[in-house]
Amino acid sequence: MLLRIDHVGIACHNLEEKIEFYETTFGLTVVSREVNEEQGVREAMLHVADAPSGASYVQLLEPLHPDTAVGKFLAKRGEGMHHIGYGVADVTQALQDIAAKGIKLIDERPRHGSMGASIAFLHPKDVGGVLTELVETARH
Ligand code: CMX
Ligand code: CO
Repeated sequence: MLLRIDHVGIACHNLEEKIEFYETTFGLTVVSREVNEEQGVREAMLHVADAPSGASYVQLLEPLHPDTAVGKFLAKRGEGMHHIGYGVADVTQALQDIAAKGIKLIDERPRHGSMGASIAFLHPKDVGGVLTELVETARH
């Protein structure tokens, strides 16, 4: 079901500072910067590698407000790894298959993610403490 690690989501207080850190430390390149009001984030995708099943990225996330998923996470835990995003071929099908195994979904149906992707989250409590995102890459 999982095609690849699409991205690792990292929560930070200052997006521009963190972008510069990843550029200078690891030589990564920003391929997209977006504000996603629904998810409550200002975010950037930095390209890491290409695989036959698609690319992988680091996703840097700054909260738009304290009362958002990432804002609450920062207040509770501080900066660091927030979630992992796996590539899937069909996010609606994957959600249905995973729900049938009794895993709690955060999103019953896909939402809009970075770079036109369809995304959906699984609850960390049912995935061993790991906030897990499914990503169906946009078709061009
Ligand atoms: N990873 C692991 N566990 C997490 C977590 C995370 N990122 N965020 C929260 N939790 C845990 C908390 O530690 C807490 O556990 P305890 O009950 O043991 O204390 C529990 O989940 C509830 O946490 P909370 O602070 O009360 O927060 P909420 O329940 O309001 O929200 C969650 C938690 C996961 C449902 C919410 O963050 C969510 O809906 N996330 C999905 C959307 C999202 O993260 N969007 C931003 C990224 C967008 C993108 O990738 O494009
Ligand atoms: Co993500």
